[in-house]
Amino acid sequence: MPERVVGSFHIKRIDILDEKGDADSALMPSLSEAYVRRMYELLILSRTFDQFALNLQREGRLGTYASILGQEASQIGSAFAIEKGDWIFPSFREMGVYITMGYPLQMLFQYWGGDERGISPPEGNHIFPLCIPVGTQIPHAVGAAMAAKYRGDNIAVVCYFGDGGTSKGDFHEGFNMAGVFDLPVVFVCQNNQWAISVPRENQTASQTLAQKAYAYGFEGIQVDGNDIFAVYKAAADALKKAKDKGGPTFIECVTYRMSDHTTADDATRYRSKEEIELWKAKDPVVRLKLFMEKNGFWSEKYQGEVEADAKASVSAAVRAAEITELPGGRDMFTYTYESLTARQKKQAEDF
Ligand SMILES: Cc1ncc(C[n+]2csc(CCOP(=O)(O)OP(=O)(O)O)c2C)c(N)n1
Ligand SMILES: [Mg+2]
Repeated sequence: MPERVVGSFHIKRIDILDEKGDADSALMPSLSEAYVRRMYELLILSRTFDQFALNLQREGRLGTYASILGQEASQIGSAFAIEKGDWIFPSFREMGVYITMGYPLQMLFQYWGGDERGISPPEGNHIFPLCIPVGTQIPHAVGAAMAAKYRGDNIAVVCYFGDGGTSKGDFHEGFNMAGVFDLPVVFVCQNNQWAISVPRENQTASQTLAQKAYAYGFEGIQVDGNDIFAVYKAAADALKKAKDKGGPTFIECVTYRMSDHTTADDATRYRSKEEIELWKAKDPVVRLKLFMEKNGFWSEKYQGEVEADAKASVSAAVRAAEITELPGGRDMFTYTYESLTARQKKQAEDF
């Protein structure tokens, strides 16, 4: 018997907006000027939030914070494709997603300041609390997609994680179940090249991360994660496919973590200045600005207004978070258990 090929796959890659701000018209999704402006305004708002959070942490006014600098297009582009009723399972680095979904900025500052009430999503906000244990949100998201399918809800679930997350057992178990049950879930991986101090090539021998989906029987595609139009297109197509009963999709957004892992890290100890310079040239915000300028709807005046509005909203949110009275230690007994044991009741009374 001659050898035969019994399986093969290819990885599609989508690039639309290049570093000079020129878009490939063949792939460009149809977006109005107002829509593109809104995308840009959210990029600026998220970057402003991020800068404020880093500064506040340095002043001792916030706890450890995970910056999104450089990853804004992956987050905002994908979140733009999410519709009312869909559910989102983030990791810990998705402030751009929270902000795009209209999550109150004040609550995000409360959370990073140590007040857990900041991460109880307000009614109607379908985003789960951010998830610190790497990859553990993946089986949760798959479970939610299973429930949606079982109930016949016409929604999709979007699950975010990083390149490091694809090496976790949770990733493989979640992907397997998503594939076997053909679930309405879209996995968005921000491949930011690093898992703390571990570079991507030391962490997986896979040529692309996207191809990992094929092992579980569904499509994986790669996009330029600093290109908001490519990310948006891939996410919108995948969400539509999920709602049309076409099953799961894995989107690998190739991007870069411009900042330290968190404010508790110093990335100068393990990565080169040259690498950072290389990625600076691919800045997602500059790229969209150039596109808008070339298409006649960006000006210095507009930029000034967008920045001023962003600063005003973020400053107001910081003020509101800082004047909110902190919960007492006794509150942990209110939210952690459905009912208290006699011993816990006594502990609560004595607090
Ligand atoms: C289960 C678990 N193991 C280890 C850690 C410590 N840790 C926090 S973030 C991280 C790396 C995550 O890398 P990646 O998935 O690429 O996400 P990124 O931080 O780059 O956004 C690790 C190992 C953790 N939070 N949870
Ligand atoms: Mg990473």
